[in-house]
Amino acid sequence: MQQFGIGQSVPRFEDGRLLRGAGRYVHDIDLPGQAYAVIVRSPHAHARVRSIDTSGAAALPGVVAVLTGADLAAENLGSPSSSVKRNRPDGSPMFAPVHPILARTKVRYVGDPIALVVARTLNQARDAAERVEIDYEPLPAVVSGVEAVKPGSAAVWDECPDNISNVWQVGDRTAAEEAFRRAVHVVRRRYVITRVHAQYLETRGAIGHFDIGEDRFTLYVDCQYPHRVRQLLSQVFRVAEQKVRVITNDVGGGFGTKGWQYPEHRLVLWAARKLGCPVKWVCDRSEAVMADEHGRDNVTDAELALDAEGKFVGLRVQTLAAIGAYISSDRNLLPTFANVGGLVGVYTIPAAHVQVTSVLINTNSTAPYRGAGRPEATYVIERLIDDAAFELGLDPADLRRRNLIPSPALPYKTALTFTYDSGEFERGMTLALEHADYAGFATRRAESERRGKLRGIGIANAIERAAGPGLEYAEIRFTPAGTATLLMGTKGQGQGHETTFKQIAAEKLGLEPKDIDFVDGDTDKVAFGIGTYGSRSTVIGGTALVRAAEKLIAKGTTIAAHLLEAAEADIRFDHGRFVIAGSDRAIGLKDVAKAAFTPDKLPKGLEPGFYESGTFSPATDTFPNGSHVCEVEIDAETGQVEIASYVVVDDVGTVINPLTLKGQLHGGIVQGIGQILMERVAYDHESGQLLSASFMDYAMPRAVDVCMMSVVSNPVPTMHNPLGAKGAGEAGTVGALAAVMNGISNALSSVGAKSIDMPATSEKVWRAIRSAKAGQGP
Ligand code: MCN
Repeated sequence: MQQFGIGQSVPRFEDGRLLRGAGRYVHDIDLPGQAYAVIVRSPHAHARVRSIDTSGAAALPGVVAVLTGADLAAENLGSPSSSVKRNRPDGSPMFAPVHPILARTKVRYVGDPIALVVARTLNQARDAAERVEIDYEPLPAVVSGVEAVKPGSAAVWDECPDNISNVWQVGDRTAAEEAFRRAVHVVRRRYVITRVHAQYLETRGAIGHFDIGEDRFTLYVDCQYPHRVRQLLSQVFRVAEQKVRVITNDVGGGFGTKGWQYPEHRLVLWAARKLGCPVKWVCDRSEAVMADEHGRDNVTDAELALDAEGKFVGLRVQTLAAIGAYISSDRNLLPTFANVGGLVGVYTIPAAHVQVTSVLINTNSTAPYRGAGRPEATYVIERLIDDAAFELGLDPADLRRRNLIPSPALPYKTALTFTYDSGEFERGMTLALEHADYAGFATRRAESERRGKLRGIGIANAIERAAGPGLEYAEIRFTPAGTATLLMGTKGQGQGHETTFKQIAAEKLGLEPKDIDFVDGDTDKVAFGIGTYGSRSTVIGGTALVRAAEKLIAKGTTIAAHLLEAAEADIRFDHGRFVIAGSDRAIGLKDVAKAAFTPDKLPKGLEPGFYESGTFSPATDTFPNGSHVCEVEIDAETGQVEIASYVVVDDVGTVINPLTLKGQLHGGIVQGIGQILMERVAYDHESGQLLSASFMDYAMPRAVDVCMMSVVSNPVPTMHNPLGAKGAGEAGTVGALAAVMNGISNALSSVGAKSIDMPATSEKVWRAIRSAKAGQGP
């Protein structure tokens, strides 16, 4: 194993640059002659726009233009839309209203863009934005999915009075009904999964530039899929794809919701072309919760059927997914259906049926957010198992063990869409329980109780689909000096891609990292790409890279045989050297690369040059899985929850870099802890006002809110890609929501208190304990 190869804990190459402040984010880029854009957003959740008066704003010093939906309508731009096919309950096609970029007649959420102000300086643009006069007629609003489907609720769209965009089902309803008829026990619960915001360190931004000479757009943007942004923009502006360049440099977090389509991307390009100068928009921190897509927001009614031995025989789930006011792309619906397979978890549940109703409400749209339905699915099944164990008086670990899919049963086709190819679910849970000292919990609980504290332990066995079918691209480009550049179609947002991909290249080609450069995120430099989401980059991008490396080795073998005057069949590639088998005669890859650019040194007919690309499109998903155990201690006097310990035993197949993998799991788990303990996008139910638009109101976890985490690997490589790797970027969050809440519920149950819904704020926890003390327990 080499120093920088696969499996090594290589510190991230990008960190030196980033920690010295030498990263390049959208905020850092300024183009000559650039103007600044500020977006006027709706202060109402729902209102009719009676009139917009831009004259006062336009007259202010430095103002270049004040543009509205009426100006936009004159341009005949194309519009993105969702390709997902769904129906409403009556069988008619789904109602999927597209975001208009700038609203003209009605606004439908707090933050809905309504005008674009462009000025010479940012402050001039801000001042002018305040002078745009809009006469609104406020309308009744609805900001909860449960409320929105009640008869008589306010309608987000007159054309869709029941607010139901679409209904989707999966599984076998009849088989599930039969299982429930035969069941000895049925456990029913409602689980609420709150709406959250990604709160990236780098708020979004975009700079539009239009080159009149080249008749070409350039967009600088922080996004996850530059090539798809280019594709969409070419459709919107009705130009050939090569007439748009998208440049994404460093990205300070994306977490799914920086995806690929936002109105601001179109607005800055449109304004740049119209006004003849580059236009920069940078989202204010206090604008971000209004401007960005949100995550989650489900209310789920779930039922688990068990036989007399505690074996699961059936699962039924009904979810109301509150998706916001608009559906402008597949992204907005994806979390409602793509990952419901996770609802049957790692268990032998023979019959299952799921129905998801997507409900329109007066909020931003939802989109994939770290897990995109996976943490929600795991939350439901793992909470339900704990509630079942409580109701039946069983140990939660024991109930799980009775129902885990045994390793010899793999590949295992579940009752809900997924077929798991590999994994050791029982061993994973056993290891996690050992590392968490599950057996010693009773002693620790007694010790906490002596100090007047409540203690709880929660288990969650997580499984998810990651790196699903879809293409990715990689290129390895050598210089005539024998050094190389990797050009990747994926786009890192903080995952450590430079390090991961250099490790894969170093492993396959035997190169030193100092001889490898790394490029991603520029559609002019990288020929093709799909992007980074769904924990796919390592598996799919990494395999594309392996394929490019294999092509170079094949060409290098021909060149080496010629240079060494040996038969090609006798050449072996070994750690960066082409060796004549059974001899000590060899030539290094660098020298072969140099020779590749010197026609005299090449066999007759061989094309000079040393650059190859590779693509990979897996036939099926990978199924990373893990067992999480979280222990909490609760101060009964204040309701404050402390995360006492956290253990995860994870299977992401072949681990490329144990260090960055740990970072991914830590970050993912903290996002889960944050959602359970404190995070929430809150709205006022009467007015539809956004109540948590700043860090004064939107609580985020800090170092003191988490604990040291123990990450243990139990890798079971998959056979579905040559690396044997499974996705890892979302794994931490997928299990964390359920593990933390199970720990809290377990602690609350020790004093007879009822379970609560997230976020488990100290007030809610304290009230639950107080009610129990007053004799109103579960
Ligand atoms: N890794 C590994 N071995 C594996 C798989 C992964 O060592 N078998 C490590 C590698 O270092 C790799 C990293 O984990 O670079 C993430 O790999 P992968 O699972 O391929 O995920 P992606 O690179 O495709 O990243 C996407 C994923 C998603 S979907 C979200 S959401 C998320 C996440 O990554 N957003 C993030 N992690 C994030 N981390 C940061 N810092 N910022 C975000 O926005």
